[in-house]
Amino acid sequence: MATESHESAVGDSADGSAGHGTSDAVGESAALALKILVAGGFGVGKTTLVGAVSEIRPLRTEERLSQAGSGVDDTGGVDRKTTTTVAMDFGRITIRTGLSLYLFGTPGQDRFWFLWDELAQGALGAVVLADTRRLVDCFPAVDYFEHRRIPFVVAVNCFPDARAYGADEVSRALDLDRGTPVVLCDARDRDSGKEVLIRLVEHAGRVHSARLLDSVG
Ligand SMILES: Nc1nc2c(ncn2[C@@H]2O[C@H](COP(=O)(O)OP(=O)(O)O)[C@@H](O)[C@H]2O)c(=O)[nH]1
Ligand SMILES: [Mg+2]
Repeated sequence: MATESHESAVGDSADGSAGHGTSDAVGESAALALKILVAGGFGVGKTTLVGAVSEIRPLRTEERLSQAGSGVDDTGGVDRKTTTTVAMDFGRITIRTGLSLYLFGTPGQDRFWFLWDELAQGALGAVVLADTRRLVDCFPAVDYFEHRRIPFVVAVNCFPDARAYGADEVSRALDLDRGTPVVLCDARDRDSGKEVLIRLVEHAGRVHSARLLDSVG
């Protein structure tokens, strides 16, 4: 399982320079790029998170909420939301020398589910963003990753006017497996977003290693 993810992770170094000639090296100079999905309900802060942490100008495919979508996209409880991501967000962050993450923000609306399976190919893991005012909105993402056995962390995007929940409370409300981390974050803050991603890489590393040991034992 673990090797599969690594093989199919985005292989090229991002700027096309750092990885050249070093692909066999082990250690600091080896450039490893891993693919991470950022999922969660509509308006939960996926585009915001990818934009806050990305070192490259995030690629966004946003469209004005159209008249056609106005009855379909439920914007109740979502702040000042006038655009919606129709395809996905894309960004990159270097976690430490030689380790970059490519971030793919999944489409937030149910009618774009068909895009997920392709996005999920080769992903190391996922961040499921949650808004405690609309916790049910992240159920589909939680189910999706649980069923496909893709390691994920739940990141609670702490909107100021939302009641403060503890991580345990969110974990119980979402009926998460005990090992699934819940992290409180502010999607607008780079360090906070980075912390979420580090927790995910650590968690996914543990899950993938355990599976590897299972498969050889
Ligand atoms: N106050 C506050 N607003 C946020 C936060 N995260 C996102 N927003 C706002 O909420 C709206 C939806 O965020 P967006 O990233 O587009 O959601 P997406 O649909 O998940 O991509 C935007 O207007 C953001 O500016 C946050 O942590 N705090
Ligand atoms: Mg978005």
